[in-house]
Amino acid sequence: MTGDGIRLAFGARYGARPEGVWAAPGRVNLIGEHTDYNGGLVLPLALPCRTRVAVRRRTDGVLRLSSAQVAGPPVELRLDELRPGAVHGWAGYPAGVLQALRAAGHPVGGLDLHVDSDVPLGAGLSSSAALECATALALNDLHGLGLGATELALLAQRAENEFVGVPCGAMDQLASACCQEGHALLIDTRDLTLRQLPLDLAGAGMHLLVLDTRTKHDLGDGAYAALRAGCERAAALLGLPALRDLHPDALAPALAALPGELRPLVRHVVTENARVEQAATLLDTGSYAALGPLLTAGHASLRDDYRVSWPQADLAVSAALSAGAHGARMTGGGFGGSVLVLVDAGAAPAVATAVGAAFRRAGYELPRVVAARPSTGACRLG
Ligand code: GAF
Repeated sequence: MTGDGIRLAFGARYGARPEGVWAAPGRVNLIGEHTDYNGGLVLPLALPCRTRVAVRRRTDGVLRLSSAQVAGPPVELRLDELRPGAVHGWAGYPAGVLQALRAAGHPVGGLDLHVDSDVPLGAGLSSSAALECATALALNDLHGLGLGATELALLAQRAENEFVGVPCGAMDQLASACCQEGHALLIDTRDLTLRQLPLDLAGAGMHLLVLDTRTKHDLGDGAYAALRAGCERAAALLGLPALRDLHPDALAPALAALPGELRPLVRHVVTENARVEQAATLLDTGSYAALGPLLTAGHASLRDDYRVSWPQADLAVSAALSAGAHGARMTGGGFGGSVLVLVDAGAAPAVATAVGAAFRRAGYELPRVVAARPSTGACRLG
């Protein structure tokens, strides 16, 4: 999928040249899951897979959206008809970004947009955030809005919250918009401070294996919203603005004061924030192997407390650990998607083979290996 390829595809669809091509990556979250809507810490990195958009402005208030991944004619919408929940499927993401910019007072109009992406869909690797961020950057550049990467990411999150209707946190959009090549991005979702942490696994003889377990995940089905609501209820019962404000030393009495069904959620969020802090320290010192047990502890917490793991993820984690991985965990929102495995580079093929063999024995579709080196965030390609 070259820049030239998407330009040609745009021309074939719309009979004109695009004004430019923009790209934004998928992400994998190293650690810090379900903390971003609790004011907490996350530590994602951008993947080399990217979503590209070729765009040309229109002056007639019409929005035409097409995708190389979706057969059929472009989706055609009128700007004055854009309403939350009115656009279904993939087109809701770019339409939602346009609407979020307009709602924020930015003078953006209609456009023709063609998408092409190699970010795996439904794999928990933020294909939707990649599409949102590529669109947001395109509109920012074409209309000279002058917004920074963080502002664009927050507008993309707003599109997903308000237009698509998924109450996600800001991690995925911030990762797709702000990550830098060779780095993981430590995000404090409370004050939006970002710290680029060098991540040279190859230099340390290590490898991050990302395995798409081919179990589709969907954040829009209500389970994610219910978890977020549970966390917010717990914080309110504790008299805190957010669960980020619960210090680990105060965890035990806080749990005792909460209804039983909220306790595991709170325990996960508080311990996960602490794991992100520890992971960031390990990255600062290049102590990569020591990350392994933290990742595995994070998985246990997501499986046993937050209950968002799924059978293929649990099997992949246990098979990878048995085959000698330093650590492994599910990544992303859960209920399907991908697993990451930290492994010595030389052992990566054997670990991947061991996971595949375990899947075959269990009768699961074989996992797909996704390339995972820390890559660049959203950018203009030309
Ligand atoms: C999904 C959401 F979109 C993120 O905001 C985050 O909550 C994540 O699940 C869980 O950490 O990717």
